[in-house]
Amino acid sequence: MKAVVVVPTYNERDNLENLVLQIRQQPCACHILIVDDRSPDGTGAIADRLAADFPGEVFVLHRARKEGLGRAYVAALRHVLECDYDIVIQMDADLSHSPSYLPDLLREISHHDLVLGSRYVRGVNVVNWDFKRLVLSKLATQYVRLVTGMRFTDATTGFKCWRREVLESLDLDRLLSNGYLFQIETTYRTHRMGYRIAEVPIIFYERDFGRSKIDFHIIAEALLGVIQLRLRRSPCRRAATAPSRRKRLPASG
Ligand SMILES: Nc1nc2c(ncn2[C@@H]2O[C@H](COP(=O)(O)OP(=O)(O)OP(=O)(O)O)[C@@H](O)[C@H]2O)c(=O)[nH]1
Ligand SMILES: [Mg+2]
Repeated sequence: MKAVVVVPTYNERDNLENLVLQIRQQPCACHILIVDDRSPDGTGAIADRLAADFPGEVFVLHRARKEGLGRAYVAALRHVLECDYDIVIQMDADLSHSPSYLPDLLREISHHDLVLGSRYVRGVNVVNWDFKRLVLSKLATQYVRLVTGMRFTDATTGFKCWRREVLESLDLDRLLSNGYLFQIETTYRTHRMGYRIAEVPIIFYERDFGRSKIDFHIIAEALLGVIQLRLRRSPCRRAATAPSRRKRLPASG
């Protein structure tokens, strides 16, 4: 099965190369699509260099401006769904999600439709978070569970592995979220469509370099957005795109 790892970047110049090299060391031969929102710190140029160093393996989607994580993912997912990938993985660029878990995600996706890399399957597996960050994350998880009824231990994770058919069913045009709510919304829609979802345990590492992009607006969008998601009508599964209509990822640009 052909797999691609989608990595959104905004100001990740000290993390991106390390991440790409670590992904390439895994025994899974995944392609990598970096989606950069014109990072002022030059991340886009580093991405281009990596695409030139590893042609046919690393690709870059440059976007004109920063519009939020959700928008960046929607653009990237549209792009990969036009290609012939069977499996799509999402992960952060800041090395919080270790590429060493890619084989675990790929093993589980062989008999599930969506696999979540979860920090809370066995207790709390986060390294270097302060107490405030931990409480915020745990409260967010409990809140999402309460409002949506999903029983997953980590409904807000951004380390996820999808079968393409599920992404095709998601109806990317109808997603509400611009920011981090995207992670909850996509998992919730998948859950409501009755797909098989599994969690695999991961250890989450706080970033060593660069800064988090989470701010008050993102948290507010997520808090209100979860209620909106709950009130929306259930989505329906859609027919998958015929394989003959899929093409290969173009070179960077
Ligand atoms: N392309 C793009 N990437 C983004 C945007 N916002 C965040 N990212 C990337 O999304 C990933 C997650 O962002 P972080 O700021 O690390 O947020 P987080 O990991 O959810 O939260 P922290 O634990 O606080 O780091 C990183 O790879 C970011 O570079 C955006 O607007 N556009
Ligand atoms: Mg992060």
